[in-house]
Amino acid sequence: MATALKNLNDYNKENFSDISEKKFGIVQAEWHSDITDVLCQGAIDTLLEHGAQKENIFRNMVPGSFELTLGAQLLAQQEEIDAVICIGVVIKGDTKHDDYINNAVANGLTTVSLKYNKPVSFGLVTTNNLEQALDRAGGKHGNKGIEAAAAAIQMLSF
Ligand code: RBF
Repeated sequence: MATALKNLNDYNKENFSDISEKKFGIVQAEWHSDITDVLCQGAIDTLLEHGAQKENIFRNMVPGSFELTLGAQLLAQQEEIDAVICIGVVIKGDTKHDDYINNAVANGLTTVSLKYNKPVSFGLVTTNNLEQALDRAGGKHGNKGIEAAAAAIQMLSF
């Protein structure tokens, strides 16, 4: 499985630049908040571990993953914010809602990132069931919040 082979929890930290003065906006979806809390904590811990200052990390909640895009835009448009990290969990149900939400978020975050020329990382866990989501929030497939933060740091070092 792709994520089993590419677990960015083992990311290469060598090329990360200094982020001690960087400001990070986090947007976290409230749906499946028990899981998004774990993902978000992973992201925050990673930023702190790499030298970000606690007061430079701004965590914001949105109702669901669909709202991640607007949340990201409201942060990215602020000049002082250097990177945005988006965290959500969308679990497949009986209908195609997950396709619509996931595609909208992927496209939306890409647009925001390109519009503001800032890293906007995609910490959206999209799974077939709850177990797969838990596996990616501190379980056997690591913590995708860590990976989202690492991606943001790596892009700041680009
Ligand atoms: N938001 C999530 O973050 N994860 C979900 O798994 C999720 N499932 C949804 C299922 C349905 C049928 C609907 C209508 C919404 C769902 N949402 C989910 C909420 C969505 O992201 C958004 O917050 C709401 O649609 C309001 O715009």
